[in-house]
Amino acid sequence: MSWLDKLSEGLTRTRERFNEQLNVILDRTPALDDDFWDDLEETLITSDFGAPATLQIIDQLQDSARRLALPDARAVLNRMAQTIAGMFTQAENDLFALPQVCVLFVGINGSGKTTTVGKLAKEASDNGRRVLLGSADTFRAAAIEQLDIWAKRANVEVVKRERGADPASVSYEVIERAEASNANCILIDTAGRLHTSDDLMRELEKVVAVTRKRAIQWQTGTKTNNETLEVNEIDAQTSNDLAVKTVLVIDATTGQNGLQQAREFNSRLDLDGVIITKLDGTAKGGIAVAISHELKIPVLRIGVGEKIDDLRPFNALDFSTALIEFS
Ligand SMILES: Nc1nc2c(ncn2[C@@H]2O[C@H](COP(=O)(O)OP(=O)(O)OP(=O)(O)O)[C@@H](O)[C@H]2O)c(=O)[nH]1
Ligand SMILES: [Mg+2]
Repeated sequence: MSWLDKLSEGLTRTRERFNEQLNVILDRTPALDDDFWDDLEETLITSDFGAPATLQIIDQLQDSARRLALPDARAVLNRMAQTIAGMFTQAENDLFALPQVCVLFVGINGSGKTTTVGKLAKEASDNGRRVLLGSADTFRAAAIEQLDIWAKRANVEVVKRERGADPASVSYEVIERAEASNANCILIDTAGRLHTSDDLMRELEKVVAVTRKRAIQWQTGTKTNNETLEVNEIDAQTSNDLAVKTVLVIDATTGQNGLQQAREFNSRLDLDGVIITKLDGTAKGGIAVAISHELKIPVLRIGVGEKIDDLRPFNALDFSTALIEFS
């Protein structure tokens, strides 16, 4: 099966629901009247594209209809994939291909973080990267074992500590180990947490800050023996230059709640990207558009299944084209 077929298969439920509604619109009338535009707007909203992206899509399609004197509804819908693709914030480069990168994976419980780290470990290792995994989810003993299993599957090393250890100090050790082993693709799993929990979000800010601090020490060769780093020691300006990135993992089945999660995580961590998982099990794939458009963050990968090769690179036009298939 080709890559595009697999993408299309993963998006089946979203496409079916979306196109059912598009077909109702087309069956009603081919005319480009007010009802057509209202119905199209409603369809986009109920397909989880979010209000800002929906309004912009409608606006651009109306503009094209006028400029190009499009004859009917079908001609407008034929342009829609391209218009939807334009709503995504594009990645400047593939984060996981940066020469030296450390990515922290964050998100709510069960969103697919550990699975995604495992899949990416395999992908990066297949691409010849020197991969090191870190288990900063010290909340559940099973989480450490779960990452261990993925590390074995991908044949990469993993740094782990006992349950209950401070996640920030685990991340510190991960960078320490990366420096010693000269790893160039470091993937750190973190514990799931509710975006509404201030304490847990603060803990995450500390994990990121300590990781950045230790990464600066590595880069500048200024390592001290002081492991107990205070968050307020971090120089935000220098850390901006470092390839320590934060990526949110969102479960697509959560729909609009996913958008709210993304807003909260982004306001605390200034996210570098998002990975949308479980697109295979939901009709709410439109959420990818809403999150990327509203928060101006790129979609880096999409998850379309539980297996190790069920993570796909994201391409806005391929994704948008796979969403649309009206008859
Ligand atoms: N169908 C499907 N299932 C997925 C996908 N990604 C992850 N899962 C499943 O979702 C469940 C949760 O995945 P985990 O990786 O453990 O999620 P997590 O975010 O690490 O969870 P916590 O550590 O408890 O916060 C598992 O059963 C995974 O197999 C996907 O793209 N598609
Ligand atoms: Mg996990």
